[in-house]
Amino acid sequence: MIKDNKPHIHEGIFSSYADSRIVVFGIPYDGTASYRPGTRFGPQSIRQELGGIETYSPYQDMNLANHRISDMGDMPLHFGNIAAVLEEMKRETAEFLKDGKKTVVLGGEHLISLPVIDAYIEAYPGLSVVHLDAHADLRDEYLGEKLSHATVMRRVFEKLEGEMWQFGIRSGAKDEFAFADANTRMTKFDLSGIDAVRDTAGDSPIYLSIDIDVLDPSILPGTGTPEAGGITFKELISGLLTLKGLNIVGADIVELSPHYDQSGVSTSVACKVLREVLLLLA
Ligand SMILES: [Mn+2]
Repeated sequence: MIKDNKPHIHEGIFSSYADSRIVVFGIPYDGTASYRPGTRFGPQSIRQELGGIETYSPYQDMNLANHRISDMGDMPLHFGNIAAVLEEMKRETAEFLKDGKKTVVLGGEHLISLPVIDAYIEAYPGLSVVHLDAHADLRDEYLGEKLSHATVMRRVFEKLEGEMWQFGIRSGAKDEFAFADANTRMTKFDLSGIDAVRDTAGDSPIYLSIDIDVLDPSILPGTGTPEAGGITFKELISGLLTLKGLNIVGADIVELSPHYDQSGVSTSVACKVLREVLLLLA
């Protein structure tokens, strides 16, 4: 279990496991990437760069250093059988939840959200999911596979009792949009309408899944499936702040693929998203 590891110490993130309320861990998995692999390097790249950003957030007037956060490193993965490796991800997540922690998971491709959310659904009955992404991820199958980064939210939907909210979606097959019309609460292209989450959620538990490709590729080119026409960083922050005060019990930030961006800007943008998400949960 990675909860038995020694935590990584960063500027602002330095609690022991026992003291922490929020646990960061990486799942460096990109086993089903269909277009360009490389998200397995996301977590280590974020760790390297995290010291380069301020721990204080002027957006939330909060400092990471004042909150009990630990970074337990990356889950060791046995590439091969997809179902077996997903089961291990669920087990690791469930261990953290059993200890009363909130988790913020660093991907990895988006499929890793499925076992993580699965563990959350068992721990938090009535869980809703807020999904920010360029892609609908609602295919029933992709390239003959039921378990894929392109089917992940369809699989999550099948297990979910609460609402599935989707924002920023600008790419998918016609069928996926038809499925969304009938089943999920989707806002295309941007985060407008995110107030509806705040207005209806009450204190019901919410899981936040951020595919970093929701941002425009001019802001974050370092991702496997870039989609033009995305939101700005300011729009993302303002959407996240709209959720402030809700009962957000866990989150993930997925699909950073640092090597597609020679400038390194994508990783620093992802670090800043991580800071804001941690403070949102704190
Ligand atoms: Mn995506």
